[in-house]
Amino acid sequence: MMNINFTSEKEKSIVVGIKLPNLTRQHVNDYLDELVLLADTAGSEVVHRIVQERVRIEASTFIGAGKAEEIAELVKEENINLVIFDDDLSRTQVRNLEKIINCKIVDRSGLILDIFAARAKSKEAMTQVELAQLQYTLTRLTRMWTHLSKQYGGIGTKGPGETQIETDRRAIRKRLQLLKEKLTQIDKEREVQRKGRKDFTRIALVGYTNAGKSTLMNALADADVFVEDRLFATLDTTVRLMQLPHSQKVLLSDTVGFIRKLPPNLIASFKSTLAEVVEADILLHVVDVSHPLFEEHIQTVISTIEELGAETKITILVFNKIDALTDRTILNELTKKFVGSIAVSALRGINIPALKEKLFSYVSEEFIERVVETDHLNYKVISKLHDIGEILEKKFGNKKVSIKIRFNKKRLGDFEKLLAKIK
Ligand SMILES: Nc1nc2c(ncn2[C@@H]2O[C@H](COP(=O)(O)OP(=O)(O)OP(=O)(O)O)[C@@H](O)[C@H]2O)c(=O)[nH]1
Ligand SMILES: [Mg+2]
Repeated sequence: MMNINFTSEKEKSIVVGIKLPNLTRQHVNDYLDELVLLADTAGSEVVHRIVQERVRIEASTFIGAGKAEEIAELVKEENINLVIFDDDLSRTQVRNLEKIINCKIVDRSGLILDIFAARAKSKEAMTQVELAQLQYTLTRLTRMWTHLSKQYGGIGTKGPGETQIETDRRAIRKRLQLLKEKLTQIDKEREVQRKGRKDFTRIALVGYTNAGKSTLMNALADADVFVEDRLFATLDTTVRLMQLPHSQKVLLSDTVGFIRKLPPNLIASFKSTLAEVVEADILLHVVDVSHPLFEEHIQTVISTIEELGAETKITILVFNKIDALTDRTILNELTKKFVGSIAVSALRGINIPALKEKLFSYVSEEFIERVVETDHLNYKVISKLHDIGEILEKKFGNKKVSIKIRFNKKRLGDFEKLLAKIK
């Protein structure tokens, strides 16, 4: 295993985008902004941005051969270590580009995988990332990579994949099998943990990376989750109890963010981390409304939720970072356009109580109130009632006590069983 150089000594890089007829220049620029952020997160300093306008991509080299030559010149003159493409490249394209440019070439997926590898801390995340990296390696780069990783090192050659690069594809397949078995085991452990949470209403934070999910988790649940102005600060899932107004506790979870063109095998291998989203009762979709591409981010997140099969869940759209807006009048239009949405600032605590009230109104639909009458010496029943829900009221009569209880719909079965015993 190799450690990532989240370096003091930065690798110098060039980012490359292509402007096809269906995209505006502004759009491509915004995409490149994001790629620059990704590069920065991976520890590379972007010294040039190149956009080529084309009618279609060049099958063999992605960009035109002339452009590739131009980049080769820059790389040579300025000692650049890395060229990053905003689009996914085929194995052949990488090979051809490396021949011309004579420098390490990484595509968007490769860069994202690299960041995930560097950020993974838990056994679960590390196993999931390694699985995704090896699948990526298998489909894209084979022997080529071996010699390149020795030649260049650094970004695109890092992470748990390193020891496998020297071995052949068969060994990779064997390793993949092992990782899958490991994940199945982790999955089982997680399932036991999640079962213990089944009596609670579960709310999951979802959203584009850097939207402010962890900040909102901290604001809602008095948590101290790691927050950073970089992409993919969170990889592991955190779950906390949250107190809603009118005394109901629910579970809130924070997890990995999504991004445009998140490599599909990464989503697939993060299944166990993302289970919290799939099993939640309510999703809080956090949006950085101060970002120029926020509407596109919303679409990306919605498609990712669909990919996970969680599209039918109750989803509340939360427009975050309203403090960073220069013009807040757009919020009126937005809350009209996206019915049921709410605008907040997680960082400044603006509108957080209103969000809690809103959550309560959804959550309370998950709850039922009943009145039970029992002998007031029947401690067993009374203690069981305390376990099922929250006792709102006790009225003592002659020998009998009448108890008003509120409980989660999920406990209705338990409640009815108890009732049958009393009668
Ligand atoms: N101005 C402003 N900044 C915010 C707000 N909420 C979060 N941020 C900042 O946005 C950056 C990202 O916040 P995080 O909470 O780490 O975002 P995240 O969605 O958890 O990001 P990942 O875990 O990386 O996907 C941090 O620098 C936060 O301080 C807000 O309401 N206003
Ligand atoms: Mg986070």
